[in-house]
Amino acid sequence: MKTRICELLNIEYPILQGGMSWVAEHNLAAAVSNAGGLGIIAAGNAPVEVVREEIRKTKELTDKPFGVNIMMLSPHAAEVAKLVADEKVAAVTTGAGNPEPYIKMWKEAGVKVIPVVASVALAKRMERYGADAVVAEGCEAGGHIGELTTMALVPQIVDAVSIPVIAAGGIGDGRGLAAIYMLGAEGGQIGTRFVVAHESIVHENYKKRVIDSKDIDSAVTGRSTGHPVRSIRNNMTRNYTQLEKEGKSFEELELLTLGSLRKAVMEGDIVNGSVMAGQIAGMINKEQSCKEIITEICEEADKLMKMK
Ligand code: TUI
Repeated sequence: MKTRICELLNIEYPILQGGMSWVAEHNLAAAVSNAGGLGIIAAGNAPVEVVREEIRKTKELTDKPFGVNIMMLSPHAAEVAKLVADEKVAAVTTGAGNPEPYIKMWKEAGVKVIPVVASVALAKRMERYGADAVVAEGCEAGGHIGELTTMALVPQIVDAVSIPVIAAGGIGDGRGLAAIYMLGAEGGQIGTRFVVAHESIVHENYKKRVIDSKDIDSAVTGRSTGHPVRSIRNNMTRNYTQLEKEGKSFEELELLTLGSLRKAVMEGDIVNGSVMAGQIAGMINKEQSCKEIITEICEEADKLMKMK
């Protein structure tokens, strides 16, 4: 199915790969772009030199368009924002904050601007400031999340803006993609299913944990600090929840999570690390190539949408 997202980004399938910190590096981003979706490098908390190198390596692996995701809470967000403009990356997505100060610079550089939002108010604001599209992310997603579900959020944002809306959170197969088209979205952003792709460099323990997980295995920590994060329940989430109940400060809680995502993704510590994943993990049961994932999802959605 061709939508305005395919046209905007010059891609074959309206599928974006989520900007997952540590996970979404050049191998995954290039594989998704080569498969006809939009691969995305996650800048996460990385310094600008690391992101520059990731962009260079991605360009070596693909001549297709790809994007960079900037996590607005990163201390390096401003420098990475400028790098994205200098490198004239095809598209930028942002998360966990408001990218308003950078939108003009990106537009002038010809970078397509696609903020991830979790509310109608921010979606409208982003459109007013010149965003080309928005990703409406529901709280079924892994990692840092908002309050609303995809089912409730997407149609409300579709009604509030004229720019194309990409849905995220809870999309794991063709049924999910067909469902978000019904809500008025013109594309889907997929994270968790790409975590277990062959081309994903995530530690085998992490991939196995996602594949083995069932529907109710994820939990949300950090609601008390205003930074809710969904990950698979383990020692880390239990300790965190206990400390939250004891009313520990944001700083103390941050000490616990600092580096915990890296510990899980790179070292495979799925007991004390942060195993971020969406609720859809319960449905993901095998490792496949990015090409297989994208074609399977799109063919299934197409078939469903042709049904009378
Ligand atoms: O950004 C994400 N997901 C992420 S970022 C991340 S790294 C991290 N690690 C530990 C703690 C915190 C972050 C892991 N996962 N998704 C996009 C997203 N953005 N979801 C929700 C939002 C969001 C929420 C509020 C975007 C804007 C917003 O509004 C803020 C404002 O200023 O209005």
